[in-house]
Amino acid sequence: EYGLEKPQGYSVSFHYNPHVEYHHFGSSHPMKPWRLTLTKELVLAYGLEYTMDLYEPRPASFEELAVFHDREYLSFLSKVTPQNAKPDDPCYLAFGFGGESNDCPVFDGLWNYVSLYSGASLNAASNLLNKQSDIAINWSGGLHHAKKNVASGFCYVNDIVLAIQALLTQNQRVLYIDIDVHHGDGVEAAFASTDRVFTLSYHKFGIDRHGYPFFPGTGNINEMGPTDPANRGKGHSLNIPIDDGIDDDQYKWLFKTVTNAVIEKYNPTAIVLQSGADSLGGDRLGRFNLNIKAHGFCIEMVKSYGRPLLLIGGGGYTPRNVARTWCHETAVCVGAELHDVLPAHIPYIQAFQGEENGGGILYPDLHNTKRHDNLNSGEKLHKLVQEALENLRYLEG
Ligand code: ZL4
Ligand code: CA
Ligand code: ZN
Repeated sequence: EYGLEKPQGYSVSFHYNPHVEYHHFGSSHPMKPWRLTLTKELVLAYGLEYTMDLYEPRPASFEELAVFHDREYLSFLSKVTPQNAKPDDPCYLAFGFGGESNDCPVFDGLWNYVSLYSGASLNAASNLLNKQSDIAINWSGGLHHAKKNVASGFCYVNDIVLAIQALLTQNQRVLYIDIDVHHGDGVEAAFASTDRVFTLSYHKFGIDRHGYPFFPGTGNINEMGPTDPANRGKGHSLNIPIDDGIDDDQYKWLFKTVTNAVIEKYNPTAIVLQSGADSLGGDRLGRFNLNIKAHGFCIEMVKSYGRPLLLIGGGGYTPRNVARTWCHETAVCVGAELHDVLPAHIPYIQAFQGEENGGGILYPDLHNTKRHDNLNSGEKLHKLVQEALENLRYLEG
């Protein structure tokens, strides 16, 4: 009764089915489920498994996925293989496969992959619902672009929407926060017509010098959900468009100011946080210049509100830094501080060693990998915050 429990400690659960990591999108595809192996190895090397409840969730069933997705779409997903795929089938294109893009390839075990990451998010949500955990973590989820009948941007099934739907059975208001460098368009669209979910996404927004918008091209500051005043969802989305090269202090200030205001005004009874690691400096697809601790600051801040929290993964295309970040954020959840020098006995330690891989430490300076000039002036960011706060007026009365 005395001494053993941490005072004010949070009960944290970790939901992970290791079979998810063996799936391949294709050799040059940026999405590498193998980053989850690296993440798990770091978490274990630091002994964080002793500070959490570990779960190995079963795959989600067809029926569980059908709570959000169309049955025809799921039935296609469950049957398509690289061998039987017909790239010129209109059905194939309509469901978001093929075309020029190849963002969403058909690979071996696709159905198994989507059921595994979705099963983990549902398992995490049910732990929050039955109060087994204060914070439930699923690093394999966070696939925020998937629509009810279309695959998009490496996402086939929207585990976030499914988890929020589960949380809505016992929560009046769920806040969704998304720090992936891409706009959380699929989650925003799914809950556009309800005031019981508020979606808040921070992301790169803009058009590059060749005239192409940064994917998915939506999420400007003036996009606040439906415009019809009769629609209950009106004003229940907030988008924070950011330019290339944002640094730690700017991002922390922006995140803190806007997120605080949203939480105070909306007063959610549960929070879902998508922690896409492609907002880090040096990410293969990202444009920001964040360090691991600045990214982790967002988790710390949200955690400090003490509301039931579902923490999920998302993007992240430089695997060694994805693993570092999610390991750090797991530690933030359990309230542990980690030694900067990586434990010596980590499998795949080579992935973290050498100058170019971060020198065998947990917190390398990712500004060193800076590839994007900072186009965010203080003036622009102040104006952005002002507009964001004005957008919250719909939450009054
Ligand atoms: C690739 O090398 O911006 C896919 C995608 C496959 C392998 C070889 C195929 C070559 C970069 C990306 C053709 C590639 C054509 N392979 C890619 C408009 C685009 C059309 C497709 O983090 N081309 C589309 C999606 C984004 C576009 C980002 C982020 C997910 C998340 C949550 C999704 N799509 C232009 C790109 C490659 C590839 C190399 C790629 N795709 C980079 N950015 C995109 O938010 C998980
Ligand atoms: Ca985002
Ligand atoms: Zn992303």
